[in-house]
Amino acid sequence: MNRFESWLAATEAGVTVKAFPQGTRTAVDAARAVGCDVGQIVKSLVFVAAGNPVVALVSGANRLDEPRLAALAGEPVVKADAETARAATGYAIGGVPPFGHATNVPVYMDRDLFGYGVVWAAAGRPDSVFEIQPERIRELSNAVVADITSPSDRPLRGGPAAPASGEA
Ligand code: 5CA
Repeated sequence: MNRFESWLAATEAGVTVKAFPQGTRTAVDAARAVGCDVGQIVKSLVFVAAGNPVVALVSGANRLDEPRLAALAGEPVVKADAETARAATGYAIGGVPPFGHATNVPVYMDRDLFGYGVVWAAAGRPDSVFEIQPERIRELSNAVVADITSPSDRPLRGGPAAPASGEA
């Protein structure tokens, strides 16, 4: 049992971890393994804001917008290096789960994840994920839900105006 599975057991989270021999190291790998939309994969990205690690949970279909995360964190953010990510969360990049971290790191969560009934997140290893409702992630990670992704990830509401009648 790895650190994350121990955490799940201690928390009685009611979550079942699934291992995929083909690997789930990236969002695309995980979506392919699970057979779900890439948007349903939760990326757990570690950043450092003025020396303090933070975790951003981002839909696999989206890109994190650093200025937006910085505005929430109150400090400029830079991507954590591999060692910092491991020290802060207890897990290696490619397997960082959305909660059950080694330190009490603030978590911010991409609002778009709530567009899915269930999502899949890393379970502490680069070949294991688990299925969960977005609201359970929010509860278990104590996440702040926000728009933290690139504005280009937002679908345009309404779309382009229809041409006026009579127009060629
Ligand atoms: N297991 C998958 C799906 S749940 C997963 O963990 N995906 S992830 O997106 O959360 O983790 C990979 C992310 O780690 C990459 O998108 C990238 O942002 C980051 N990353 C990869 N390599 C490095 C590195 N050398 N230093 C810092 N961050 C990295």
